[in-house]
Amino acid sequence: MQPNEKLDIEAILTDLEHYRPRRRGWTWRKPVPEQTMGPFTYKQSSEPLKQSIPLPAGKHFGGIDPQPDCVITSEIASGRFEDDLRRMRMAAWHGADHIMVIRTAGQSHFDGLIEGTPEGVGGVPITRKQVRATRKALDIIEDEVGRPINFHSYVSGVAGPEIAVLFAEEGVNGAHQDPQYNVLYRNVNMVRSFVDAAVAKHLMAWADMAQIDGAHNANATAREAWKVMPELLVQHALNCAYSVKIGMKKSNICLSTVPPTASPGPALRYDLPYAVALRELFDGYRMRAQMNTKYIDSDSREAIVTHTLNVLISRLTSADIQSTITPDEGRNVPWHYNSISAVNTAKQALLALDGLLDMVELKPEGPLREGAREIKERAVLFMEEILAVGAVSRGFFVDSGQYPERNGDGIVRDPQGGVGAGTVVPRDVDYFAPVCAHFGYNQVPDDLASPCAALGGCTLCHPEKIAYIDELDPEDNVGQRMAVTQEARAAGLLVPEVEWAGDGLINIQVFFPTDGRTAAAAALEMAQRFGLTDCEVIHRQVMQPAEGTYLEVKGRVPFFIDPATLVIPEVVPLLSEEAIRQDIAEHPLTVVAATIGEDEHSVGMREIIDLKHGGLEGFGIKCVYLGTSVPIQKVIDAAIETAADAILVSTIITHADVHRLNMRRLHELCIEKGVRDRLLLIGGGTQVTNEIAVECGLDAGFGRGTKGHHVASFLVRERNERALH
Ligand code: Z97
Repeated sequence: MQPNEKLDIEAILTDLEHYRPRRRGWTWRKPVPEQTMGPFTYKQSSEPLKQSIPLPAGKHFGGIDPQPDCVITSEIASGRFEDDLRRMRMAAWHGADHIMVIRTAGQSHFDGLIEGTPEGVGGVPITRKQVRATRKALDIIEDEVGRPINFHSYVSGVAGPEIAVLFAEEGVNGAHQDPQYNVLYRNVNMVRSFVDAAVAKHLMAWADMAQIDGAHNANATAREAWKVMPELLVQHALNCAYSVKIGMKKSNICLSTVPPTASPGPALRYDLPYAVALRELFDGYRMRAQMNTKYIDSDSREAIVTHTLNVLISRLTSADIQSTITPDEGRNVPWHYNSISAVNTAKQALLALDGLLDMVELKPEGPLREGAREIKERAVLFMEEILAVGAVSRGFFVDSGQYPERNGDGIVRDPQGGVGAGTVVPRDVDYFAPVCAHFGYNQVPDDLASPCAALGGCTLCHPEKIAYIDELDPEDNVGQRMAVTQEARAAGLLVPEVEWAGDGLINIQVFFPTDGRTAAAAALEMAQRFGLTDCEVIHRQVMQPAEGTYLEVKGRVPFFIDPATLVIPEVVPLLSEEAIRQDIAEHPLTVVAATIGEDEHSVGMREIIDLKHGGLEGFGIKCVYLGTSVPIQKVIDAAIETAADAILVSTIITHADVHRLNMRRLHELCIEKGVRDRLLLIGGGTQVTNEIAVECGLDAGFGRGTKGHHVASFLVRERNERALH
């Protein structure tokens, strides 16, 4: 794959019937104990990528893109897997190597496996076709970035065991699996859920998959979420003990830990003791540091700060997987550039905190240890009590009182009730299932090398036996969805996009100098007048009740843009700041600068020259500034006296085309004086463009938005091309 080539979704969907995953199991990053990249040495980094996109500030350090030591997650969930594949590529290029595909609605509401690629109503199920296409795309993407990418989804609901078989067959590398999740949040019968979990976990262990538990959901669900800390430990303990008993390696069991609170609470006073307690109790297990989602609202700035503080907790303790949630999760189906923003937040914060514990230490006594101890004690008492009296039927879980206090708002489930109640039956004495990785009692005849030998192999050993059904529904399928955008894609037509191809969605940031409600109505009116459809205010923040409100409003653009009709200005690449500095150091350069004629507007010119704002002086260029309203004759004389290489004139006033006249006079007078050939002449001003300046005889013109770097780059390049030094 070439970097400038689009992922060919049609090709990925072709011949899926025969596609086989290249490997099974989870892959951790390869940490490098100490490595130097650009000007820095890192203590907590891993092998770099072959191709990637560095953080924006990477350019100041030679374009480095160090990769932290822990796996970084991107949760990708547009609801259309064919578009998710492109999002995954973008995420991988920014450093995600754990792609978690959650569906737009509860996968656990599907009671069996579904084939094909339907969108259905109310949510997208996991199907073999999407899973296989996703793994195929990730295989291409991981080759491109040069690092294995873990594909992850969810084993939940009464179809959990079937999903686990599917994942084992298709090379899915990790999954959420926690029977408590089904019971508490999906009202699956508790007996059924734990029996199913045994089967599913056994398969996951066979496939060497990493498992993430569901404890964080208690935090996300409880009304007073920071109070469920003891319960979180209990939930982890139950799933860990159960998983180990079923045969899962501790090193594949990842605790989904979440910093339980967020500011304006004094978050670290709660989150850090909790994180310490968890790591002390669950030594030997992996920590999947999930971000706090409970307190994400529609303000992406606030979400990013919460995430950054969460990463601080990870670095002050530990994280094997650093999860990321898009900062727009609180307001819409996450948009792809926000997924990238989240990956970058994790990467940026982890790198910034590299080696933190070499410099600071968690105090061995005081509130941190007392807090951790208290949480552990509460958790142990919690566990003891539920062992004695039962838990779920008595509403112990997701109660927003901090144990032993109870608030009476916990989730209550009936052991005889829920989805799939009464469906668990004991196996007969001669029960025999001719398949591998089957959990529990199985009377395999003695003469068989493996259970599946009775049938000539199961699908785990002989994947060619997998029955692949491409699509079930002639309408509700990926082919039909892609047909809608096919024409535009083939013609290369452009339309904005954030969720899936051709969605046309854009986000407008706007401020109205009025109260929140009026501003929201005005924003909608504005978006409609722009011609957008499906407009919705997705964020509103009052700056001051009378003075104004900041809003974000989304809407759909109802047209395509044909790139063939665009006038795209040619890009003259700037020389790097380093290259310019070096050139000037070797061949000093002097410019004479002034505003000319009757022009007193000196600010623009001074910004171009001034050291502080990245101006010419900062590159080592000697600047002789003559002041304002300088006669053209005088400017040229000064250039001759100082043996300058260039003259910079600024001309803002355009009355009677005086800017053009003055630039032309500069050119002509230089000819008269016989110095035109050895001086570069540059004009600048708000109404000046390169075309106008060149028309007037100058060598270049610079208008609005010009920075010293642009002028310096031009001066050096031009001087060298003309061999003026
Ligand atoms: C995370 N943001 O990073 P269904 N099983 C477990 C879960 O936690 C979940 C599901 C299944 C979160 C992910 C919430 N977690 C989102 C243990 C969901 C989802 O679609 O409800 O069947 O499964 O962990």
